[in-house]
Amino acid sequence: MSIVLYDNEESVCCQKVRILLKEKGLEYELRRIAFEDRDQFKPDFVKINPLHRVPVMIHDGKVITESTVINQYVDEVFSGPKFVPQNPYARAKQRLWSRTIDHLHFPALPILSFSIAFRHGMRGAGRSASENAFFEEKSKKASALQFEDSIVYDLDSPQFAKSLFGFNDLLHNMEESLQKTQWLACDDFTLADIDIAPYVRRLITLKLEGMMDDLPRVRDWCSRIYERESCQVAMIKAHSPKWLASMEKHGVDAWPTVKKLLRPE
Ligand SMILES: N[C@@H](CCC(=O)N[C@@H](CS)C(=O)NCC(=O)O)C(=O)O
Repeated sequence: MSIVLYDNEESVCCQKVRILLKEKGLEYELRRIAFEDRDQFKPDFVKINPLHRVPVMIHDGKVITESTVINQYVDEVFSGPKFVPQNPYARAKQRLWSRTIDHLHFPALPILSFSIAFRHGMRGAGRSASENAFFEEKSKKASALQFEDSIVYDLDSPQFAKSLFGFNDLLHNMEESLQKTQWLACDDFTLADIDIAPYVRRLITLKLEGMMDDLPRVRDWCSRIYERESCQVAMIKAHSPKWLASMEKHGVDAWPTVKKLLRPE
C-alpha cells in the first residue's frame, strides 16, 4: 500500500488532509509543490491535476483530488478510527459543515489572507521575481479580479468586509452547535472538526482571535482540537516560519480596522 500526497505546507486544503492521515496513523510520502517556484503549473504536475491545485493524493496509483473528497475516501478505505459518523443525522451535519466550508469559506479565505498579509511584497518595488510570476499566473485565472482587488485596495476592498462577515457567521454558528454537542456534528470528533480546523487556525495566525472574544465554546473547541497531536504535527508545527511571521505581523496591524468593521461604535 502506498500513499503519496502532493502538498504545500500553508494550504488549508492540504492541512486538513494531513490532519486526517495523522489521526488514522497512516504513513505517506510528501511531495512539496512550491508555489513560489510555480511547481503547480509544471507539466508533470498538470498531468496529474489539470486544475493545478493541491492536495492530490495517489493511493496505489489511483489519483484522488479535492480535499473533502480525499478525506472521505481516506476515512472509507483505511482501517482505524472512523471520522464519518455512523448515525445518519450526525453524518448529514458532518457533511453540511464540510460542504459549507468548501462552498462559502474556501473562496473567502484567500481574500482575508491576501488583504491582510500576502499582498505585502506583491506590489511595486517590494515584489520579487517569483511573486511577480505568481501574480501574473493568477491574473490569467478567473480569480484574478478577486486577488487584484485585495492587493490594490487591501482592507478597504469591498470583498474584504464580505469575507470577514462570512467568517464571523461561521464562528457564531459553531458556538451555537457547540452548545448542543461536544464537537461540531455530534459528541464525537468527526471530519467536520478536521475540515474546519485549518480555517479557524488561519484566523488565529492572522491575529484575528479577537473575533472569538465572546464565543467561549469556540475558544474551548480551539484548545481541544489544537492540542491534538495530529493538529500539532500536521499543521501547527509545519508552518513556514516566513509566512507565519508575515501573517502575525500584518495581522496585528490590521486588527484595529477589522475590529471597527465587526463592531462599529
Ligand atoms: N477545492 C479544492 C481547492 C484546492 C486549491 O485551490 N488549492 C490551493 C491551495 S489551498 C492551490 O493549490 N492553489 C494553487 C493555484 O491556485 O495555483 C480542494 O479543496 O482541494
